[in-house]
Amino acid sequence: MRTQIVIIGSGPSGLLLGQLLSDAGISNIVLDRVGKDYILGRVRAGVLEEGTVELIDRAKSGTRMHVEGLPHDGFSLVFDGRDHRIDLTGLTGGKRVMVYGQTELTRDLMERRETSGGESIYDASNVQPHDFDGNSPYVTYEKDGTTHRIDCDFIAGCDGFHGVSRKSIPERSLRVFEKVYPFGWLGILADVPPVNHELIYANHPRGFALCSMRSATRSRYYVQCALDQKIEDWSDDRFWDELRRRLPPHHADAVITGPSFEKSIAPLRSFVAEPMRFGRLFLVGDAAHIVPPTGAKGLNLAASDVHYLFSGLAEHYRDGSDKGINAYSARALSRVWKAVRFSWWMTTIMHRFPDTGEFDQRIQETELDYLTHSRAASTVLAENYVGLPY
Ligand code: FAS
Ligand code: PHB
Repeated sequence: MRTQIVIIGSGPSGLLLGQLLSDAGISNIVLDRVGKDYILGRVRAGVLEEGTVELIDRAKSGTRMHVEGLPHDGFSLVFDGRDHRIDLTGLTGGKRVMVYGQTELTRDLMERRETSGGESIYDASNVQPHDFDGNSPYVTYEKDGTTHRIDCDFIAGCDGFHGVSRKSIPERSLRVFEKVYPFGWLGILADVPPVNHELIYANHPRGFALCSMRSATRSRYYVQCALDQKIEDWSDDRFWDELRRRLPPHHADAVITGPSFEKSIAPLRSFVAEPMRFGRLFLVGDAAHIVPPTGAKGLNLAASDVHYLFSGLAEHYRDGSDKGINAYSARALSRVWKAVRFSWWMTTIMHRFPDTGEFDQRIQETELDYLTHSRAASTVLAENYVGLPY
């Protein structure tokens, strides 16, 4: 087999890149080691920046998002029993975010790829990129007892943090930066109306809590938890009780509880691999970087990586120029590091750290006090939350 671009990974970055390439007449094949249902069973992000929405529209995959998605103009920081609304639209000259689950976005992209005839190969095991430091890269994979080979011009490693792409680059050629946080997020999905019409990020002495949603009838909640916590130790009742203890009474009393149908614990880390290109292999999305979900940046960074890589590849095939692909890593990393900073900062001001001393706790409280009483400080928060320009 031969194609112009092999895309490893059928998550949001692989599917979005594949659709933009196909619509531009650039042939590509998407490979994933698992099946569609498994991918759609993973519950992850929920907040999209305007840049991500625009890319989804450009990929002609946004119809359902604009019907079912919830545009949000602000959110609240809650601490010391009080709400402090961050007026995203007022502070950023009209920008907003779209609340729409990554699962639904991935479903929309899969459907668009299917109806537009894009080739995707699922349940492909032992996917391996080869010769990407030369001019004739190829990818092998096993399926139905046969080893297959796809020759290509370039390989896009959209295979997430645990994928094969980054691990195929010689360690001496990569610099990695990592920070692991001493807690995780225990999240649930339940078909109950959200406690508030906008998101609530709560900082409480018992720990962080986030009240989010997927629709007017489906809520997504998280509570910070210790790294040794096990899902089986968290009944729904225990979760609802802990969530309400971390909210002030006017919110706690309004929480509508019900049976969860998804419950998971995600560890929190900041991670960046540099550079995001090695010869004819490009790293995209979580394959190159991970952020704590506090700033709602993970999925949105995958989208901006796709924007930079797609424009470089389109220029290569349209104009014969490699200027865009040669600039990909530097351009993507410049935006990645600003989102890594923001996500780290949001995590440090909203979570309770087990080893925090009295001085650090006072600094956190002062940071929140300054942030919610200074237009300049809340503007910095708002412009990062809605997404910095590409
Ligand atoms: P993905 O990980 O989504 O997709 C990678 C794909 O590659 C997968 O389908 C995988 O099966 C495939 N793959 C992996 N290895 C392979 C191999 N060897 N061969 C072939 N295929 C392979 N972001 C937020 O903004 N908010 C959140 O609340 C949030 N919560 C998260 C919770 C969890 C548990 C995780 C892991 C991430 C979370 N994220 C969140 C970040 C998440 O949304 C990612 O940023 C987003 O999925 C990135 O998309 P991709 O880069 O496409 O990677
Ligand atoms: C979510 O709805 O899953 C969500 C929203 C905002 C975040 C993280 C996760 O910062």
